[in-house]
Parts: sequence; structure tokens; C-alpha cells
Amino acid sequence: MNQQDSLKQLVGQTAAKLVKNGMIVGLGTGSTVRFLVDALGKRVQEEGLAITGVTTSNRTTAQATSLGIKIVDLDDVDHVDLTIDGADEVDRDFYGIKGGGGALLWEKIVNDASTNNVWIVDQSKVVDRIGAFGVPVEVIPFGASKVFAKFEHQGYQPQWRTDEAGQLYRTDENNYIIDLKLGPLTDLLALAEDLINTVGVVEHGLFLNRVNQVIVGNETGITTLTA
Ligand code: ABF
Repeated sequence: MNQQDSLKQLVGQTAAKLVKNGMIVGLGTGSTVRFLVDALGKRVQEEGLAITGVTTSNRTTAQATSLGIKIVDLDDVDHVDLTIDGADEVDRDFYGIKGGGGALLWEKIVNDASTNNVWIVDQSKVVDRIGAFGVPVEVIPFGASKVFAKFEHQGYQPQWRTDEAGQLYRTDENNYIIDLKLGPLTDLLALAEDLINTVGVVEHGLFLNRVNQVIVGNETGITTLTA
């Protein structure tokens, strides 16, 4: 296991200890969260941890279910106590970019329904200013090329997200993702407003003021940043 994966495993296992019996837990998406779900599955099997999970992607549902974690639909619960998710970038103002794993829409919906949101990241995700990663934007297929052209005209340098086969990537909602290359971002609130108001856009990967705590894995161990 390389150093980055070791750090992801460390933060995933650390975050799993935050989960208490009876909790409704939001389970994020991505390789870091995979370690979290493995650790929670171990607790379910070995300690009889009794939790109810909601997930942010079909692949997290598949992993959690295979480990014996009870998964329900988000609309089957009236709230989520704690959601633990990954992130692609997060800065010191707790602004983040998510969606590198293609799950940004369900992630933001679950995030919004959660009382407490915790992100688990390896140190490479903590940056001075978000934006280098690019901003994922989820669009419905109908008229998507018109949205793409609008982003081109705005100088957002759009790129279609493709899958391993080189086909247009489809989200769990069967939508497309357009990745915007904007460089270090300045007026984030204005950009977020502009993106969400663009006709045909379903959601974007700017997560602003949407996290309570960030657990960071680094060479010295764990650093916890609290908003
Ligand atoms: C998820 O965590 C996605 O939003 C984001 O892309 C991913 C981070 O990926 P990883 O944990 O695999 O580095 O929430």
C-alpha cells in the first residue's frame, strides 16, 4: 500500500470511531470513504454496531450492503446525524471541491440533510486556495452541448468527463459531468451562484460552508480541523 493509501486508511479508520450505536450515518463516495466503510463493516460484524446508513452513490451502497451495513433511502429518514465523506480539495476556510468521483449531486443532497458533516482527506487534499482540481458540474443530457458551449464562451475551459471506455461518463442519475478548469478561485460565492443559475445545470462541486470538521491524515498522524 502506498503512502497516500495508508493515510486514507488511517483517516477512514479514525472517522469510523465517530459513529455511535443508533446513528443515521451518511456514507460518502471515493477511495478514502472505502476505508471508512470497511472499518464500519468490521464494527458491525465484530461489535454488533447498530446503525442505519444512507449513501451517496450506488457503489457505496454495494460496498456497505456487502459488509452487512443496513442501508435505507434518504427519504426513509427525516435527517442524517453524521455524514462522513471525502473531498478533492479543501482550504483553510473550509471551502471544498467535491465530485472527482462523480457523486457530487447525491453527496450535496446528503450533506444538506446532515446535522454534522465530516470530511476525511489525506494531506494532499488540503490547499491554500481551491480551484486547481477543477470544478465538476453535473448537467442533464438534454441540451448539454449548449451548456458546454456557454461555459466555453465564459472562458471556463470545459471538458467532458469520460469513463474508462472513453465514453461520456454517466452519473448515478444518468447525467453528464462537465469539468471546468478555472485555476485558483477567488469569488467563490459569485461563481457558485453563476453555475447553479446556468440553465441545464443540476449541481456543481463547490461545497462552501458545508463541513463541520476535516480529519487530515499526514506523516505525523491525524490533524483535525474544526470549522
Ligand atoms: C468524494 O470524495 C468525491 O466528492 C471526491 O471526488 C472524493 C475524493 O476522492 P478520494 O477519496 O478517492 O481521494 O466525496
